[in-house]
Amino acid sequence: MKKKPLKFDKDLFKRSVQYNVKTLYRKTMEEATEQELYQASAYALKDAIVDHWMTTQKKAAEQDPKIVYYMSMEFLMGRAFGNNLINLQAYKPVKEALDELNIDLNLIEDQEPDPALGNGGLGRLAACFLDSLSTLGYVAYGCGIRYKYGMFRQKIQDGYQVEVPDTWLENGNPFELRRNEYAKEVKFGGYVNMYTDERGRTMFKQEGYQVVRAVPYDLPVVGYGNGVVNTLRIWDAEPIQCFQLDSFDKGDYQKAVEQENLASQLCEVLYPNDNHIAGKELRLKQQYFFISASVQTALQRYLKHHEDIRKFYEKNVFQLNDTHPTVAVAELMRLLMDEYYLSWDEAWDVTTKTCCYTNHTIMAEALEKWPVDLFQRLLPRIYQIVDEINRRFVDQIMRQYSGSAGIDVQAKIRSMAILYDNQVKMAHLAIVGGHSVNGVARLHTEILEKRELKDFYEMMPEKFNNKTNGITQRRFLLHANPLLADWVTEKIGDDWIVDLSQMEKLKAFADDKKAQQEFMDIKLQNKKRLAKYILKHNGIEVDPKSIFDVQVKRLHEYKRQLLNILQVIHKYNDIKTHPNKDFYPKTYIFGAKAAAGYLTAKLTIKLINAVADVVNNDPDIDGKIKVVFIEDYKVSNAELIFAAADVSEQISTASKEASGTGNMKMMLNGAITLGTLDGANVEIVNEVGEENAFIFGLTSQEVMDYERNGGYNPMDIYNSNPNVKKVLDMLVDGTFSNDRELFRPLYNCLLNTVNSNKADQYFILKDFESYLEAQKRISDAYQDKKRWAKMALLNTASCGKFSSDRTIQEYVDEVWHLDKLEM
Ligand code: HBZ
Repeated sequence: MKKKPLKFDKDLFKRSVQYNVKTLYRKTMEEATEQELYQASAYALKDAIVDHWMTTQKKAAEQDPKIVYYMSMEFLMGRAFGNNLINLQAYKPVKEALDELNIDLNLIEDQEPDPALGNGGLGRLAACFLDSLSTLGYVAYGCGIRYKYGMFRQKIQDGYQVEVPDTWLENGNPFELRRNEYAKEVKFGGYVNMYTDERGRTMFKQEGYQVVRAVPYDLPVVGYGNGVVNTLRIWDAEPIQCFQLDSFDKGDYQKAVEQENLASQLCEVLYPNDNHIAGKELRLKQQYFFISASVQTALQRYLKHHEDIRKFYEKNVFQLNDTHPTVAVAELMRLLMDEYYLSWDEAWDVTTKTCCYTNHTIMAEALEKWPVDLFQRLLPRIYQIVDEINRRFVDQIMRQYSGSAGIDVQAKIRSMAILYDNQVKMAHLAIVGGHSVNGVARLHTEILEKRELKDFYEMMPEKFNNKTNGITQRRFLLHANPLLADWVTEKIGDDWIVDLSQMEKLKAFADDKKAQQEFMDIKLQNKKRLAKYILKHNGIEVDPKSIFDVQVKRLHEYKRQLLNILQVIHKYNDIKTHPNKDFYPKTYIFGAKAAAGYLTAKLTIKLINAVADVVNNDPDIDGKIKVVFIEDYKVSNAELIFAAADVSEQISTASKEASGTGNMKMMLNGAITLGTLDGANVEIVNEVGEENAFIFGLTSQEVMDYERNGGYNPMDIYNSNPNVKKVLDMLVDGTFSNDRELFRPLYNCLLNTVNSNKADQYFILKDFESYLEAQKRISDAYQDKKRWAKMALLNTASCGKFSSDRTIQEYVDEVWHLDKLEM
């Protein structure tokens, strides 16, 4: 039976907007600025959401389902206004209401800053998961940090990236609710006192610590069409009130000031590193801060309606989004033992049955390790507990492996201990302290099991499982690409919105000429929309009829934006030397932020912009190729970009990209993957068929084989392949900069003869020819209009597996075992 759409009172909304403009700003509708109209509309929308929010809360209290706490340092939510309208099924009535008030909904949406509390894939995945959890009707809490400054805004000046603070809270956030009554205290530093309590129990007490107040802000997470509204709870830090006088009296003025400083620094800024650990003390403080507050909340909420804390795990599960929230293992142990008087064994039983860990990368520089002295100084009681977890685990390794023929027990300890080499290894703590370990795509999980975490897999295979990532079709098709969304609905009905496997029905239209034409017309409209954005933001005119070849993602060497731009340089040479060769025009679109301290990444941005300058302004090229670097790539412009992509560049060095999710977003929007057999690309090709993707390059096995043998020698390729030589020489011959040394570091990365085992670590030159050849196949395929339309349409039709709804349902069935809320 088809569900009735949610009710939405359009007239009430209209009145509410007018009322808000008056009471918030003391203005008439005509006087209000666009920002003020946005705020007034957002508050009106929040009113509508709050009713559902309260109903959800009430139903949850009645039904007492098992709930998941999704713990993550990052939630890259993107704009809330349009998405909430979509999920409330209120987009059309609100558009009408605003039209009647003479307000353009698009302009209103553009007033909202992107809440960018995340770096990239990991943070955006958390946001997609929350959307799916609400839509599927599971009770979930996102737990995170309310950074005052999110991911920096990127400006491009003279081709260079410049980081500008992201002041997303400047005008306030209409959707958030501050919850003073749920504030918690979090303690840092000091020392641990051991004593015997009145019942003869040995107890531990942290003393001489600094304390901050964690204050939660709740954001609604609206499910699609079902009235479910979950909560993303992000924590802010404040100094404890009244402390100053008190400690001043005690002569502890210094400490009072330090404590204030700590509170004011804690939630200042998101660390802008993706797949890389900076190892800063403040980062560890951030981790413990939001985890302690969240775990305290979870225990208290449970005990409101339950007696036996030993059964906590029956109603609660903690999913740790990478190792960043892993102190949760020790914090849960601490609270259970020190505050709720459980024995070690009882607490350990609850903890391991509650915690689960997702791994998002195998890049060595992203593996989280903390120096023992830092960890111990900052979190003395937590350290004691980690030390004991480690002692017992090492014991277990010895019991299990001592005396086994052919097994080196010391080697096992070296590779698996939580404390080793004076470091706390967070991944090991997460694996030992929980009951589930998952990778984020089939290939990635396989690499974890066979290589990265091999010893753990052998010791505890039952913990390991795969959960291939997914994305929400609500934001990335229904909201981002209304033309295509309407077309799909016209063809197969609207069930795809909550069941993406329905897209398969589109396969019936793959050879239908009319459908193909419509599909490509929509793509053209979306390309025009993006071309307008590019003209406005870059001042570059691009031809919507050219192939839009898109690589948007964080800048990282392993993602190989450098391979892409070197290929563009080659194409440039090719067109200059063969001006009459038949060539279908291409627009290469890049978007990427580089971590602020990552020099190679920043120089790659400069190179892309330098190549763009030369290519776009060379009369010989005559517009055959254009290069565009989109400034400040973020969720809101990503939505425009995905909808307009013809080619989806997913060209990471095989084995390095855990999954990728941009690949799925572009597939959903009918772009064809040009990629290596890495991460989820493997599964994409599996779904859509090899003939509907362009695959090139080394396989992950080949890459890992080379790595085991110390790499390969890129000089051989440089010396034997004139294409490669020409392109590389141009990096240092003044073509792209008067300063010939400017791009030398990139040249050296590829050819470095000083440290040859580091030369071309990411196999760019090794894959170069194969990549050129794949690019050529694309140009050929695009000229056969029917063939291309069919391929593109089949990509949209085959994306069913890649919904985060599917991923979440797998977590629920295989790991979390949540109960569905009945509404
Ligand atoms: O997580 C990404 C993976 O690179 C990508 O392949 C995958 O699809 C995605 C979701 O599973 N990993 C990240 O985005 N990682 C980070 O952003 C990160 C941030 C801070 C760190 C380490 C990693 O300290």
